[in-house]
Amino acid sequence: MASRVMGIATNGLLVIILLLTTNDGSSALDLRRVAKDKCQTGSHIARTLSLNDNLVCSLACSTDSSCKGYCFSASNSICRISYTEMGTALFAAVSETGFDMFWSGYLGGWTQFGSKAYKLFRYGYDHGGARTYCWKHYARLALPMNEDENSYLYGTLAGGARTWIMADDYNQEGNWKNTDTGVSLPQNTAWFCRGQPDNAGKDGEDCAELAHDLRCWNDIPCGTGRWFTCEVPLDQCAHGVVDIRCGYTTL
Ligand SMILES: [Ca+2]
Ligand SMILES: [Ca+2]
Repeated sequence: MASRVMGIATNGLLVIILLLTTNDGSSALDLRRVAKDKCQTGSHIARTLSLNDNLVCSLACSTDSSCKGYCFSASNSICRISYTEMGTALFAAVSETGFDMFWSGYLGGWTQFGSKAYKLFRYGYDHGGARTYCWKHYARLALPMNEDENSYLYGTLAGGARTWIMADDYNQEGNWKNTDTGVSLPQNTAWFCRGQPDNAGKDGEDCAELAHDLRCWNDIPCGTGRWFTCEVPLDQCAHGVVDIRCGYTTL
């Protein structure tokens, strides 16, 4: 009986995954399939442990400096530690038949700081393009939420570089909010440069950039080309979360 219920649930889950992929139009399904193959065939697995707790499996990876990712199967109490990169997503969780797959670690240039991991992309995208690019990497445009995160982002830049921040006042002048969630950000506006935001110019300025040279934020037109940093909250993909973008379901 238990396996029948699991089978039905799995089929339902696969339908959801296919719909997400269709709406997304990205390579989400490809990533999943590749990673699933690696988990199931063990082609990139260096160690297989007998563990019945995903957190213990995660700990085994985090305490092994060579670990690039792991697969965990609750039903088989198997923890597979990989010493090679397993995908392009920094951290993703997908429940499929057999394995719940987790990629963790610092893949492809992602760097952990605090509870998030970051990657700087040196492409001159407009604000919307940068957001979309981050989504396609199963991440989101960076938005510092405390002084430490804000300082960290300045530290990743050099030479007066400027990068997008996920904040805009596009819908209501002066009401700065998280562009993805629409949540207002009154606490973050303290980080604007002196005299900013000034909504300068005929068409105004509705998107926020982080200026390395000034160590503060500025508002500029959203269509400007800027580098950008994507971030992933490392706790967003708790065990059992279906959407690998973990809460970012609307593209
Ligand atoms: Ca504005
Ligand atoms: Ca400005």
